[in-house]
Amino acid sequence: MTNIILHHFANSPFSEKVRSILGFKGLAWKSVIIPSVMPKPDVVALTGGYRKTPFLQIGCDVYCDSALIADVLEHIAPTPTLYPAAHKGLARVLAQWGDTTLFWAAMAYSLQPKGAAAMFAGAAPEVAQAFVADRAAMSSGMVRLRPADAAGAYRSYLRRIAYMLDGQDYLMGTAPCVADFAVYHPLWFTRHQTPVVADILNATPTVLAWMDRLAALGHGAMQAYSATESIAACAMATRATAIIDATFQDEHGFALGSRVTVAAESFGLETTDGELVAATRTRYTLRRQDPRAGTVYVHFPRIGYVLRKAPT
Ligand SMILES: N[C@@H](CCC(=O)N[C@@H](CS)C(=O)NCC(=O)O)C(=O)O
Repeated sequence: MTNIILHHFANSPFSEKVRSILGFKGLAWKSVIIPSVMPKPDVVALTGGYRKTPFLQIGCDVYCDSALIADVLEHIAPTPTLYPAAHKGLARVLAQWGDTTLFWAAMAYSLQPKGAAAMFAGAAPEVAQAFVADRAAMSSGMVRLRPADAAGAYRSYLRRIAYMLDGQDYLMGTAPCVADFAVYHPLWFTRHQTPVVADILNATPTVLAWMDRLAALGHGAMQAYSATESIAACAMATRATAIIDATFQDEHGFALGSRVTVAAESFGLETTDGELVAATRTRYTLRRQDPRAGTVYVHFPRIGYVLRKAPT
């Protein structure tokens, strides 16, 4: 049985997406709780620089980004499927919209001053300040929606989701698929992390009922695990090669074996550097060494990430 380790934290929406997929597939997994702000030395020991949440570890393979994690979980547990044959293209396109356009509208709306104040109500002022400073640094250079603009967009998006649910239980029909989980998590954040502004969801009761159905899937069988244990597990692991499709697709003119860096296109540009050991149609794999974690294979999806030659 595959030893699945998810590195995440409780109020992270993209983590909730993956936890819900683990529930949908009925998988058992180990849970490592990571910090929500920098510094993250134990995260970086495994990822080599990528600092976003969540990431998935299987032995010495580290999978960054929830879209790639969904593909890996589908490979491990093909049924029930996240990618129904009749809607493969549409499901991925809708999922990408959920993870980007919808996500940013939901965040800008939910973290309006009233929502942010409620989220940090019980915390020391330094915690809120650290979070605000960390996210401001992460989003430098990005154009962020203002709450009033976000509210209008979010209302329209909720209406569109309601239209999709007209006459069916899930976005693509009778069963959940990857699009449901990607559209769900930004709304989950509003409903559960900033309930003080969650009345925006009340205008679309079919959306709330759909959210209840997804929540009822649960999170699978979770077992607590420590960062130290996960790093030791990486150092001791032998490689699960079956997960890699080795067909090389070169779009950049970089040979396998080149020193490269990978970073997200936007929001959190920390780079991971290493040796390019695979570049398939959909993902990159970098091999790197870490003093604690040993040889680590770090995987990124192509979509949303920038591959560069490492500076010499
Ligand atoms: N495209 C990424 C986005 C991940 C993301 O932005 N996660 C947020 C938390 S939900 C984050 O990384 N925040 C900063 C952090 O956790 O350090 C994915 O699908 O996994």
